[in-house]
Amino acid sequence: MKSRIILALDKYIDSDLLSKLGNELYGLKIGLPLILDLGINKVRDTISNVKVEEIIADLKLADIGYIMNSIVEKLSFANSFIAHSFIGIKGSLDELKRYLDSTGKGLYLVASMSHEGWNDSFTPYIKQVISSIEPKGVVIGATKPVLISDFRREFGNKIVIISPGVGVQGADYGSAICAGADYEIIGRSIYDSKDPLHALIKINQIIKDKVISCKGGVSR
Ligand code: BMP
Repeated sequence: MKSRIILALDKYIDSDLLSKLGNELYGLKIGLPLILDLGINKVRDTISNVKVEEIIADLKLADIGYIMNSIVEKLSFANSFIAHSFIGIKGSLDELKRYLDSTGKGLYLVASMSHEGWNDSFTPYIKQVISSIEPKGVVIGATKPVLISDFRREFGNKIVIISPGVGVQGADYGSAICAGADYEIIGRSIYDSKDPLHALIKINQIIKDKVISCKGGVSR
């Protein structure tokens, strides 16, 4: 596996540099700030030569099914999409999941956010939604390693766990993967660094070393 990092692209990076970064990444997560800055067509152009395994559009969808489907339909550059899970199933996530399945695209549901104010008393309900919708994966903050391990135990290898919150938000690089996540989502520590490629290579190495020490290099 070349990398366990998904770059959170919330800010413009020129396409040459982005292509170089792509060689050291698993995936890209395209954020709403970038889509609003550039517009959909320029986002598509900017990422068109980047060779990554997955491009995730992160609009944290939370609406009725009809509206979410008309949003994802416009974002054809993405292989998968992130939606909130607290919005419920009937008339909302069921329709989104059906539409994404029909187009061969993936759905990630937010299970627990990385910031301090997220209320984890929603977790039992969120788990019910995840069991019923069977998304490709879930988003759980790296600031919640115990919850990452709990979801991994409960859902096994049926879900991909992607985890933001390492670096600027305070969790250690590799800590989410050691707790059971598949990939770490990293933004500012890479794109705000003076030398993003150097920063990315360094963080990749830190994660590899950490995974060897916590799991002997085995992923889950
Ligand atoms: P950074 O590494 O710069 O903190 O970026 C984290 C990225 O992960 C941002 O794109 C943010 O929207 C996203 N994110 C997060 O920080 N916490 C969550 O709980 C869910 C997220 O998607």
